[in-house]
Amino acid sequence: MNKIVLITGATSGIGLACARKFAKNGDRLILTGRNEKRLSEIQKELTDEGAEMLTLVFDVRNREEIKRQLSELPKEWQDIDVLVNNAGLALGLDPEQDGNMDDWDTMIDTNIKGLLTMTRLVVPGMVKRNRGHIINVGSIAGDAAYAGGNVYCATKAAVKSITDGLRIDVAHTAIRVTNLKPGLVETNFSNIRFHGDTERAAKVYEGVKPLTGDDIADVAVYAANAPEHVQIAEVTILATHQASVSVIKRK
Ligand code: 8X3
Repeated sequence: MNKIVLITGATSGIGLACARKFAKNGDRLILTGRNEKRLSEIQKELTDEGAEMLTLVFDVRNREEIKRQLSELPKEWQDIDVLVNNAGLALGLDPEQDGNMDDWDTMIDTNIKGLLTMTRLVVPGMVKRNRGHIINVGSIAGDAAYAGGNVYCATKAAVKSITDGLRIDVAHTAIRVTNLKPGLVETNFSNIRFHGDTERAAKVYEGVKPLTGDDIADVAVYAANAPEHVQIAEVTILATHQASVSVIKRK
């Protein structure tokens, strides 16, 4: 049965890859993001291919705006089946003692508080319907800190706790809760982390074939399509030559 899938941060990277894969899966999409122009380009691309979709322009940090927009969803779009909490970012790779405090706020507000806002606003409907799936995009960075990762790693550790906590809190329902934990994925991630320093960003993926957004989206669609009694709780997805957060064999 085709589902209604809401994906945050759907204009690039893993979010966009999820949009394309869920569309191919025949699902109906609600795509959210900050970039209105990109969202309408993606809407055109996917509807031309036959997808049914809505777009919502908001920043996951803007709680009041999200509340308003979700409460105004047309009736036929209200019963969200799958929430993909993808919006998130890393900013900076400085030692903690030298970190940029505004960057910390942006990461905490987006990766943790934004994810919580979406969860808080969408999951009660799922509980009422006794049906739904929350797929959070965590990271291996949440399992172990790495040099300069400090606050970013902390936000992804929070995603793990928040995901595990939700799984417990909805265990009496048919709702499933998944934490996807990718390692190196080549998207705009490092460009954003290094504030547009593309040379430094390219170095992150030098000598190793990284994952793509599609590789992660495949797992998200797999988890969503699994039989109802199967809950893919957590998946670590690594490039073949990445063994852990800090062991990467480069050519
Ligand atoms: C992305 C993976 O290891 O670059 O969250 O932080 S890592």
